[in-house]
Amino acid sequence: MNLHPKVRPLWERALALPILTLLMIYKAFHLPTFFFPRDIRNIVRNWDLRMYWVLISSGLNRAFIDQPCEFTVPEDCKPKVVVDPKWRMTEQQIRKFYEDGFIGPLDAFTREEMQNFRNDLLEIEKSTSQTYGFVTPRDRHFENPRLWGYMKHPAITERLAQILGPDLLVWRTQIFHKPPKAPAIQFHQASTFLVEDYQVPALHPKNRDEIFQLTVWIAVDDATHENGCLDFYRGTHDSIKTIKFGGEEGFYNAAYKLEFDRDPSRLVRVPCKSGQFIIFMERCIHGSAPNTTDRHRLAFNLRAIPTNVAVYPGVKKYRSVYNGGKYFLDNWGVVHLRGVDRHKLSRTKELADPSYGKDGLPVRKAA
Ligand SMILES: O=C(O)CCC(=O)C(=O)O
Ligand SMILES: [Fe+2]
Repeated sequence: MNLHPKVRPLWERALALPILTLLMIYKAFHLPTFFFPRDIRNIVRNWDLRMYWVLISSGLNRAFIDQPCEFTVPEDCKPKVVVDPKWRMTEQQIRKFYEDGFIGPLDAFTREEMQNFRNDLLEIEKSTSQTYGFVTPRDRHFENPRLWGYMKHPAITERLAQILGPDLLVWRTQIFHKPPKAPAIQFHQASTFLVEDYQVPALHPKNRDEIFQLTVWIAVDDATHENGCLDFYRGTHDSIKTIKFGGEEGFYNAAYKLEFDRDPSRLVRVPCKSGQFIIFMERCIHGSAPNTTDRHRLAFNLRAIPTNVAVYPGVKKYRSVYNGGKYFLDNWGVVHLRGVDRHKLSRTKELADPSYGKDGLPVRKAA
């Protein structure tokens, strides 16, 4: 079933409204759904009552962008693990991260290292993914030890551990290449990544209101105001917002506007030098402006979770509204980033641990 977020014609809306109302009743009263097709069962299982209500009460003009969740800054902002003093974060820094939703830029790699890597990365981006069988910027760490090596750098893992805890996995990565004159990536947010196909969330945390995922975004090229550095609306990770279908803004293949107060005093632009990174909650509203320059803006990200979060349990494939195409998960798996996986809740993929050279950076290997 195609649940692509867009303005639906009147007849589709007229048809969908009574169906959605019926499904909401099934959800509210926990009625049996075994006789429904799988897509419908997934919707009943995974949509929160608030998701139905926003769609129904707006006549299918508005929707939650993802599974609703709320976040409040915890009393205790002490680091969850003690790490090497080089990577240590203070309680104040962690509190600020919880308040803002992001931290950075932080240093990891040298400009030389990143500039030396960028051609490899551009090649990978253009090639067919061995994991999915088509060209996609998604999950290329499976095939490229050097890319995976950068992701495992302690500057990154030790920061993540202080916020998420000692035992960590990576469930998704992506290359973000913004060539000269590339358009903006509009403001967006996500919680459990139900946003991908509106049927099955990728992530299954015990409690959606806690932080169960962090994104690390690493600048390969300098990211500036002019070529589209990351922009955040500070503090907007307090809740998952609604979207209004249609309008001028486009997010990859979808057209909608995220509904939130665009208070200019909360907008923070975060330029990064080549080799620096930002850690953020995908729930914090973020985007990036168009690249108005003749320079490329190349970056990659990784999404990390504690080992007690299940990813795609029992799921064979998903359809991505944003990166296009059907992603079969036979060759996908979570990858061990740090600590021990005592839970083993998800399909796992073994990747060789990167070897590091004298300079502490992963040694270069062919893809
Ligand atoms: O690279 C960009 O401009 C957007 C990155 C992003 O949205 C993400 O890493 O989640
Ligand atoms: Fe994002």
